[in-house]
Amino acid sequence: TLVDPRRDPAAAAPVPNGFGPMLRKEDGRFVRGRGRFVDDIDLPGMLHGAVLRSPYAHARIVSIDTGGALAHPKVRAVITGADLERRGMAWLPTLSHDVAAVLATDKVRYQGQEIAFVVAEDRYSARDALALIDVEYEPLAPVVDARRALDPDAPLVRDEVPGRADNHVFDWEAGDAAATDAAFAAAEHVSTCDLLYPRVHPAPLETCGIVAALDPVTDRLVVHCTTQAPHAHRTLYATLTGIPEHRIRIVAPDIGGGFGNKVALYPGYLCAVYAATITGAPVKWTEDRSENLMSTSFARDYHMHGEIAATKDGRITGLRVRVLADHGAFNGTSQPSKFPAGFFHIFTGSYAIQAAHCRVTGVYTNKAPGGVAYACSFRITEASYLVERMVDVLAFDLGLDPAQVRRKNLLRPEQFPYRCATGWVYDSGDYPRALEQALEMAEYAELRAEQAQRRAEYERTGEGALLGIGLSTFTEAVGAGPKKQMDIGGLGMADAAELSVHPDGTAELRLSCMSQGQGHETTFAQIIAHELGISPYAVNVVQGDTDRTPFGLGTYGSRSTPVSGAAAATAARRVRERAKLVAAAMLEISPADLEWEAGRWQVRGDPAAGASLAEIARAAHGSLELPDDLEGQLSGRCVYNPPNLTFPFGAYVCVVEVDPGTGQVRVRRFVAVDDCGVRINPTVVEGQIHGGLADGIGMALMEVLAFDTDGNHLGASFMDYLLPTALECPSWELGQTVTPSPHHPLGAKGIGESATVGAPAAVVNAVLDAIGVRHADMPLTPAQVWSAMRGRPLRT
Ligand code: PCD
Repeated sequence: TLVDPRRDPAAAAPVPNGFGPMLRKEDGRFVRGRGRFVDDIDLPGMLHGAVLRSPYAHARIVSIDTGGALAHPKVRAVITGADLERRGMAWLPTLSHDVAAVLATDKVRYQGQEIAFVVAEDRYSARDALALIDVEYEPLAPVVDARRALDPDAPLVRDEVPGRADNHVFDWEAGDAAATDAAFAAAEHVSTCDLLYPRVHPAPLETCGIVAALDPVTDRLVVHCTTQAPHAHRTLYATLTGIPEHRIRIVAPDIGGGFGNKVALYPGYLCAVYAATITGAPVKWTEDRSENLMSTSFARDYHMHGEIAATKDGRITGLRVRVLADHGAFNGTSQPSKFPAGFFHIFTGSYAIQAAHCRVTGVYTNKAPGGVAYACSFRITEASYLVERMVDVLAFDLGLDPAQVRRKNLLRPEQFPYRCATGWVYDSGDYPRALEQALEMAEYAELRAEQAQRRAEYERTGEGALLGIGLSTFTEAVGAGPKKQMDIGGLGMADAAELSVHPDGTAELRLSCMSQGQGHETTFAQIIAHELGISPYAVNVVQGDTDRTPFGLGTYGSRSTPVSGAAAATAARRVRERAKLVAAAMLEISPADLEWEAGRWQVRGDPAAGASLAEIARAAHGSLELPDDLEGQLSGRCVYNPPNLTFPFGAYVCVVEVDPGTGQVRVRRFVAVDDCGVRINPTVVEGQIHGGLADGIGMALMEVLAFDTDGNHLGASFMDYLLPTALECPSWELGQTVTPSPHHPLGAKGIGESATVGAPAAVVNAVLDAIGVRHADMPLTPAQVWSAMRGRPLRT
């Protein structure tokens, strides 16, 4: 038999209805170590690149002497900014209306910045030769602290821009300032708080890498790269190199995690492309861990001042925020270009707050550029953390239970669709139901009783751990566009899907989005299975190759299900409609007399007369006489421009134990009730939530990219930049509610980033609840908790 049940369990157990838990099709190759990642690619004659990086955070480059490196017997080329300048490639336009240096020409602006690119016969020689390049620097004072960046005497980061006199990048505001001021003037109570969302890093296990090659036969540029957005990258390479798009092929093979880190174009990529053009050989460049942590897109670095107005009994009447956003040396944020602060202005979260206003000021500092949406739909993580923390600060100040304050202020189901204070329309939700379910699962009242008991015991004996309970009732906003409001680098945020059914009834789905571990080969096959009534194992999902897939903006901001998923479902429906016409011709009956039932078009009232999709596909490719206006074969396509974002949400309860002697935090329990509308594959969804919750624990308790006052990067390895492991994570307790998105063809909302957005606040709220402290900034390391307990929280 052609079907091996070990390879194709569907033969034994088909998933009813397409949707439902099923093992991921791609995992067979992953668990056997047979994934094919960029660094696995080895082309004949391939050369290897290495990047020389700045040891200084800020220094003028006096001279670069590449003679020593060029004399190395295995070195083929050394590229500097001057070389790139001659080709107009020394600076690349960023996705946020700025430019960024590819290789520094005038000065270096952060530690780790790219200065030269060595191309050698092997990776070791390339790295060795870096030490043979002689750079003379004239060190300059750096500006490291964003709060000092606008001081009149602050060193100027971007002095290459004529007329620039300060480090100011942008000012941006949203909401109604006057109405908000009025709400505050009339408020019974106002709580304020300064909060930092520290600089963190997506830190995917696979670092960034590329193999760039000019195909000697076709003269095309073929780029294998760890990209979350292959088509957008093709357009960018065309713009930057002048090579037309039809002569560029971008291939993203398997990707070992992206988390937003693989959205942007990095200097190493352009250097590899340039090196391939001048050497005529394929050039591979793979970052090491330190390079990844030091120079590629960081996330957050938002200094926030929050003010929340309320009645004495805890009804919120206003929210006002000022943000100082540290964008590093170049404004390289990857996000819809009309929103300089991403989706930060969806900062009223899950609450009915109509008087709200935020103002965001972006500044340059001598740190790496980026500001990427690390598991975050364009800065909504910062917004969610802010409001979830402010609600707890309010509860603290008023002496109220945080669950009670949330109950009082959550949007009610009948308020949907809900237009928030800054104009976004939340599609659907039932927030109180999710909160009550989470509190019930956690046994909230019992936990509060245990907490009181433990606190009393600690006060009596000075012994024992303190218990903390933290809530977060967050709203996410994912699935960008619509394209009239959202573009990236001028490309509208829509995505396409193409579906062909082969003569044997199996199918190929070609997508513009790109899985980095989320399981698209499985879940997108399930979407087609659901729509066409065939097995998901009968659908081959093609992604990550611009030669084989339709144009679209790619995978980030949890947009694949909301956008590409809708495109795939729509394409399948078009196939189904076409199949109906073919079936009508086959059965010699009017299409109006056919009904769709479990993968067949059959005659209404005579279910035995009908044709399965496979039979129809065969006929569509065969000699059957089709009506004149009906093309042969069986395919459909869709370019989906989403009418709105989707708004998944959740209610989280985190339970921690804090050792008051050491400040050590242990997460004892984590209850997460998520709602992402209809779930295509509940197992995949749970996996996504598990990952995001772990992320949340990481950011709340240990992750930070810190710098010393000279701008030295203090987190350039996993010894210093701590990632959570299974040891720090409890056994997750998941619940769910299902509130379909009214505008998505499947009712599905994105889920990939929800837990990373919602979890940090729950953990922080829990730790501060345990130690009875109003606020302390993340990460809540033992040192931070210990200091906070003594009334002196540390400031990063
Ligand atoms: N789903 C289902 N259902 C629903 C939803 C969803 O089933 N309702 C599933 C899907 O299909 C897929 C997943 O789940 O598979 C996910 O999805 P979504 O939400 O749509 O998302 P996507 O787009 O796909 O993805 C993205 C995301 C992001 S964004 C991130 S960060 C992360 C997440 O994803 N990343 C990652 N997750 C993950 N996982 C893994 N494994 N890896 C990775 O890397 Mo950004 O913006 O980029 O920052």
